[in-house]
Amino acid sequence: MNILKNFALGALLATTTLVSTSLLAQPAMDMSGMKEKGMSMEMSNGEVKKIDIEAQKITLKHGEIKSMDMPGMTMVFRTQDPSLLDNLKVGDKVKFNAEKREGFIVVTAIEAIK
Ligand SMILES: [Cu+2]
Repeated sequence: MNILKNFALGALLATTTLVSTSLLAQPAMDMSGMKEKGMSMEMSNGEVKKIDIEAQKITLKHGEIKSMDMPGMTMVFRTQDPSLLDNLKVGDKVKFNAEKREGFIVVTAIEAIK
């Protein structure tokens, strides 16, 4: 019985070691991917159609979003930080960045064009 338990523990430790090794290997790959993405990032143009502060959502009529291969359209975005909506009002022309996160498209930066 004890031998079996020790074997199980040993297998568990081996698995844990393998997992942490692969986790350690991951960030280096992710960072190079992010760097490339950041370098090609270009703000998209849009116009504010609706602002929902409570739901932290904004409706934008936007031009092409190259980073997401999205043609121009009017759609609702979530916001990364509700304070992004503070200085915006309906009708403002804006420049913004958006990215896909956990199945939602999130505005990560936005500013009105004066
Ligand atoms: Cu869209």
